[in-house]
Amino acid sequence: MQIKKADLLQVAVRPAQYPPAGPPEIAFAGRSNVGKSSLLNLLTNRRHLARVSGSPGKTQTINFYSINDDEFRIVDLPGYGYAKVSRSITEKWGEMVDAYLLNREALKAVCLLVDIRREPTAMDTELFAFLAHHGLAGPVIATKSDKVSRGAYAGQAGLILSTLGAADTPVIPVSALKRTGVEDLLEAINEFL
Ligand SMILES: Nc1nc2c(ncn2[C@@H]2O[C@H](COP(=O)(O)OP(=O)(O)OP(=O)(O)O)[C@@H](O)[C@H]2O)c(=O)[nH]1
Ligand SMILES: [Mg+2]
Repeated sequence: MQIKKADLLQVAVRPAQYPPAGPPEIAFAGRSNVGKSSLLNLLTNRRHLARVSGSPGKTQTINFYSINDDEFRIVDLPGYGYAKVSRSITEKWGEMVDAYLLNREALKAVCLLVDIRREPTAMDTELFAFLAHHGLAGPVIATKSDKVSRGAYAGQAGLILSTLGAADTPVIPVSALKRTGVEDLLEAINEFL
């Protein structure tokens, strides 16, 4: 599979704002700053399609991207778990994201992004269990793989899966900085479409 074209289709915070369901959708979820928007830019080969920021909490909406003139869609979800937000914002995040995850027929899989260097957080584990329960768990994407040596990939993948309580899930290392992992990820996404 190749991504030849990508366009921002819609920015939404509630279901009435979602684009009409059409082709299959694959979503990216993960804690704030893990690299969801950077990964979207890497996959689509567009430097500025999604906004990237060094400060967490950049993406606060559900952003729908149309790939190859709606062959499929990638949905960039807002990140969770950064320190400065109040409890009510965390609750709003849950409501906004749950509404999408639980009522979107076109949604085929959610890729959970985790930092390759870090043990997944309690929120990561909770989200993964939720996704698995609803049959939505896609591949786990280990971001910022440029931060560790290639020899460390397998060990980190094992740690990530054991913390998530996920056994038979592929872990795909990617680096938006070094531009690696794209082919493996597109192949994994293709299986869910
Ligand atoms: N070294 C390295 N840094 C990365 C990589 N991907 C993203 N980053 C950096 O991580 C920071 C956060 O990236 P974003 O793509 O904005 O993260 P996000 O998950 O979309 O964050 P929110 O929108 O807040 O949820 C930025 O400073 C990026 O430059 C990577 O592969 N390697
Ligand atoms: Mg983002």
